[in-house]
Amino acid sequence: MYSGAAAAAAGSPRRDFIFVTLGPEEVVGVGGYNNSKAWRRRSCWRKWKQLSRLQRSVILFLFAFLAVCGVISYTSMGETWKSMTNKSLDDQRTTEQEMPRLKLANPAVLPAPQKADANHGDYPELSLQKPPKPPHVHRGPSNLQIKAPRRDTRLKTRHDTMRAVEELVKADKIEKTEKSIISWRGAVIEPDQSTEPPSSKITELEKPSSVAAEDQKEPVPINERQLAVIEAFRHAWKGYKDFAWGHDELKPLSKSYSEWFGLGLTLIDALDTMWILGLKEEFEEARKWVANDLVFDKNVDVNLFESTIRILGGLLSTYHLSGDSLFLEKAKDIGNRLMPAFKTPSKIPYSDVNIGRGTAHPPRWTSDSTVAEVTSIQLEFRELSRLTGDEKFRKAVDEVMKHVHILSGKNDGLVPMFINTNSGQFTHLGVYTLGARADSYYEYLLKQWIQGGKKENELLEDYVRAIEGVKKHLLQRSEPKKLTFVGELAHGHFSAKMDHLVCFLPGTLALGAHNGLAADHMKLAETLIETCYQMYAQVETGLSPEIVHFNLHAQKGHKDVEIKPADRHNLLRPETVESLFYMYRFTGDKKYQDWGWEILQNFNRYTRVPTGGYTSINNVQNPSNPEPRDKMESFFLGETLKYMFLLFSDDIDLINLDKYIFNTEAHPLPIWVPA
Ligand code: DMJ
Repeated sequence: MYSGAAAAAAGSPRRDFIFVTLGPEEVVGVGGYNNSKAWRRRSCWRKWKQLSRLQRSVILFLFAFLAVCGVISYTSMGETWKSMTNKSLDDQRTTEQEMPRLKLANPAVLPAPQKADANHGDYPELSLQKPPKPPHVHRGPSNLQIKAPRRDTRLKTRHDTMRAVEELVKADKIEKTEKSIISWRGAVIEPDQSTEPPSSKITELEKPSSVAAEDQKEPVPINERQLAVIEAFRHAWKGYKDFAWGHDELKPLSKSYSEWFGLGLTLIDALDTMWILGLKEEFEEARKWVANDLVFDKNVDVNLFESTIRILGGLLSTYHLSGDSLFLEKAKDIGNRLMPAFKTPSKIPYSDVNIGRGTAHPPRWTSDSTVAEVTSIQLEFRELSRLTGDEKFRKAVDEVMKHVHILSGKNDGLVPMFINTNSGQFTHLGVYTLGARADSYYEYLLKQWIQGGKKENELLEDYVRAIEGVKKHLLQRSEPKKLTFVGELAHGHFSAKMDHLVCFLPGTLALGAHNGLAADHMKLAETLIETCYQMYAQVETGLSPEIVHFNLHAQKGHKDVEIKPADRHNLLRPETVESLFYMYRFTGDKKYQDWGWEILQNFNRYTRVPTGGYTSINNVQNPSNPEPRDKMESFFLGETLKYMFLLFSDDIDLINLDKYIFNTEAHPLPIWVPA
């Protein structure tokens, strides 16, 4: 025997093994034991030959008998084996089908999509048995079928897996959903009276809602009016891309940009619009910017409300529509950075946060915050908690709502416009409006109630009471057309002033009625949307000013709508188009589409800048010179054009209103399905 260890010891290069060489005498012992195959075969044959004929016959008979027995028992065992195998497969399937149910019923700390993406498409759910695919399954309407080449397989796999999960929970859900939805025509409110907070019953923590939005019917083709919206969007996007890429807002006339927070506001606000309009290339390009250039670690002051509704809301809805965890990661980042705003003596958040330094403060001139601002961030933070499993976001914003719920200073449910961050009390008492500084407080009461599965009765109470307050104190009719409008109340005096912002209200009222609130909410919605339309139709350019004053007394030669010089600008706002969308969805009355179409044409006529983009204008009363302002607000892409596109669609599943709730910046977030 020779050991290589010696060579190693002799200084040859280091080896991590020992090799052994055997000498020939050790392979075959001379004259010793021989076990070769040939030798063994020869000796067996010799033994067989030495047997008598009888002995050989008996042995052959025994072999034949054993062979026959073997064949018979193999056939019957086969049957047993087959049925056993099937049973075990069935058992396995049942277990796998139950698995997601158990998993869904048990809120996870981190959502599955994240895990999936962390593994680059290596999903834990892939172990689930995929149910047989029903014929003609589509991934939702064609315009929701953006298939990014790079991520296509990943998204498809996710969609298939999610669909499997969806199928499994569907049966459970249908019954409950049917119970909770009552048509607006029924005046009875029958919310689930459970007092348990929705968070404890959430069953769908782990996934984005993109699959829930899918239906299995033929995609509805895009019509001409929708194509016109796509064209308008592309034109606006061209301006942004050419002159303002990555900046907050386009200045289309000077072909430059303006910064507010320096966070690519227009780009983020427009992400889900591109997804809904089916603008795949634009979406992919914007996504790259978010992936590579969107950085929140910046020494910059942002407004809590604006960055919540536009950035956090935009990222969350894009995450839900696309299933791409990049957007959830970014949403978590900004969500965390906004949290210092809630560190106040009263827990009523400050208006401004430095997202790089983690400090927050009120505006320089006051320690007040705006009521609408502190009560219109809830949909987004609650959803962020649901997705991340981190309750701190939800707790912070729920606390604000609970506080405002019991606060004195309201007038039949109507709230003042300011609240102090030190004392937690309303300030500037006695002024009530549905316009600037209070508007979305009312909107979010209803929408949070819907988001949470219609269980949070305090929200519903506050909403219903406030609408009664509107009816009692703020509704009047104008002359000569007797338009019902929402005015303002200042220290007991009624003012016939109505902001364009108030035009969110018909849509919100219609949404409430659709969700079971009194039928007279829908009646009011119908009269108010007519008024909002007249705020456009009675003006020379066919575009509404920022604020109108209604005539309460008939005067010869006067219309219902009067406009003060300081109020005659138009900022490309969405509220009327938003309400038209809800009204069309819930009534199917084509006049709402026609009104929206008129408005789009007037935007094209008076606000479109030939080199790209649309601009706010200073004077809606001067068609020959509307005085362009050189600014395209991010909400024109985030809201106005999105609602236009949805208004012109006849596909109720294109953002189904029983599945999604729009935040106040038109970013759809999923309605939580009650367990
Ligand atoms: C948007 O930022 C939101 O709709 C907000 O609620 C009100 N102002 C603008 C649009 O007008």
